[in-house]
Parts: sequence; C-alpha cells; structure tokens
Amino acid sequence: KEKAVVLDQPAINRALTRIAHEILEHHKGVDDVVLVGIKTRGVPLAERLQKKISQIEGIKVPIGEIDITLYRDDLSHVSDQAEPTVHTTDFQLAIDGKKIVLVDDVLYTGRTVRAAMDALVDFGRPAQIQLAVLIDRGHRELPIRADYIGKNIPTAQSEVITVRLEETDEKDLVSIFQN
Ligand code: 3GP
Ligand code: 5GP
Ligand code: MG
Repeated sequence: KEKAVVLDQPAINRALTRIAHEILEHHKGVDDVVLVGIKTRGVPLAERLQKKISQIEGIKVPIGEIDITLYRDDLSHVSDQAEPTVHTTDFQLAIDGKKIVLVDDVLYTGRTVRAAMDALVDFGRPAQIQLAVLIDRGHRELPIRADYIGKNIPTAQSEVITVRLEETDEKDLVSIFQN
C-alpha cells in the first residue's frame, strides 16, 4: 500500500542538480571523474548526472554500468538471502587512476555496493571510489556510506521505497510503500 510520496519529479531533478554541483565542487572539476551506474535504475541516474555536469561544466564525463544480480528471491527478506554478485559488466572503461562515482537508486544494506566495489577493484586500480544515491533508506549491514545523497528516508525494514524514473517507468516518482 502506497503511504506517501517522498520525491516528485521536480524534487528528483533538484536533488540531482545539487549532487552534480557537489561532485564538481568536491573534485574541483571533472578531471579523471568517471560515473558508473548500478543497474537498473542507477544507470539512468548516472546519465542524468552526466548531462547536468556537462550543462554546468561543458565536459561530458565518461560513464559505465555494472550489473549486480541479487540472488534473493524474496525482497522483503533481503538480508537473509545470499550475497549479491556481479552479473555482467561492460567495462571498456579504463579505471586505473580514475575517481569513480558509483550511482544507485536506493542504498539499503550496502551489500550491492560492496559487490560493485569488488568488481571495480578486480578491473583495475581506481584512485578513489565514491557513492551517490538518490535515496538512503538506512539499515546498513556493512560499513558503507554514500558521499552524495538525494534524500535520507528513515524506513522500517517492512517498508519498501519505490523509485520510478521516466526512462524505465514512464514517470519520475519516489514513494514509500508498506507491504
Ligand atoms: P533497480 O534494479 O532499479 O535497482 O532489486 C531489483 C529491483 O527491485 C530494484 O530495481 C529495486 O528497485 C526493486 N526493489 C524494491 N524493493 C527492494 C528491496 O527491498 N530490495 C531490493 N534488493 N530491491 C528492491
Ligand atoms: P543493498 O544491497 O544496499 O541492500 O540494496 C541496494 C540495492 O537494492 C539497490 O540497487 C536498490 O535497487 C535495491 N533496494 C534495496 N532496498 C530497496 C528499496 O526499498 N526500494 C528500492 N526501489 N530498491 C531497493
Ligand atoms: Mg538499484
């Protein structure tokens, strides 16, 4: 059951604009910055950040994607299930010495991000890995945190955040559901 809208389309857009500025400010530009979206919805979010950074700075940063498959058949018992593992990666990107910003829609236990970091360090030796998420819903099970956050939403474990994006779901809307 849908309980509340957390971010509407303008709010999502403003959060991503802010994050684009924060990335530029932190890195003092875009030198060696690479955006890597975690499938599925991290990918369009990374593309939107790439577009915003290019509108602000006039430079198109490289972008990659990574597919973490969750071997979890019941999403409501996420943390009881097996570890997420890397499914496929299309890494034509050179990541040695790069400052990678992983991009995902929701940060929860941190296990997906851990798997993504494992995959990245298998590919090369990035200078730095940061994390940008649209929503941090809490309940971390690993010592992982995001560097750039659209919105912190304290949730109950039984709640689920639904992220809909125009690219995948026809409209931009983040809401909170109670199973
Ligand atoms: P995403 O691929 O865009 O990230 O995990 C697969 C999909 O299921 C995710 O889409 C995510 O949006 C959705 N999902 C909704 N609730 C949960 C949840 O509690 N855990 C996980 N792992 N995924 C969830
Ligand atoms: P974690 O590995 O941190 O537990 O979960 C991160 C991944 O699971 C994210 O890619 C995200 O898509 C998905 N996820 C976890 N919880 C939720 C949630 O409440 N809503 C949505 N939409 N995705 C979630
Ligand atoms: Mg995701």
